[in-house]
Amino acid sequence: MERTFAIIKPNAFAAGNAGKIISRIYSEGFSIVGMKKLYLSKLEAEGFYHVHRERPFFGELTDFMSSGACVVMVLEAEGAIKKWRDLMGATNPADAAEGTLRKEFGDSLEANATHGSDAEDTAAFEIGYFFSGLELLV
Ligand code: 3AN
Repeated sequence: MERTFAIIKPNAFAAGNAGKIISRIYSEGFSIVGMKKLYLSKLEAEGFYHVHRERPFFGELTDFMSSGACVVMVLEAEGAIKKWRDLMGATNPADAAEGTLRKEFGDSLEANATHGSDAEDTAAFEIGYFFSGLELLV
């Protein structure tokens, strides 16, 4: 079994789509090992996205991620990292395939509804950024 880290981003949460996304997570066969609603500060968003700090969109991305509540989750499944990225779809909702979460719930490249870790090392960092071991026992 593998674990990955996921976010329901502020645009999807504000639009009332968190429930539909969580329903898809279960129907696709993931377990939700950890889940909480948060309102990220700018500083917390900057720390989370530190790998993108040199990118031109870093300021806008971290403003957006701290603009409203979101839901952070740890998902578990066989091959969870790739499985979750496949369910999310392409980064830009305009390029995302039918049936993916970003196609259905994404509004723009930035407000693309969901986040998912892209590799084992980023999953480990991202899970540890938001959850303690005690919160992920079962
Ligand atoms: P993904 O989330 O699909 O792994 P990354 O890691 O390339 O995509 O980008 C991280 C986040 O930064 C994306 N989820 C997206 O919201 C945002 N982003 C990526 N490229 C741009 C861009 N050119 N302009 C604004 N936001 C962007």
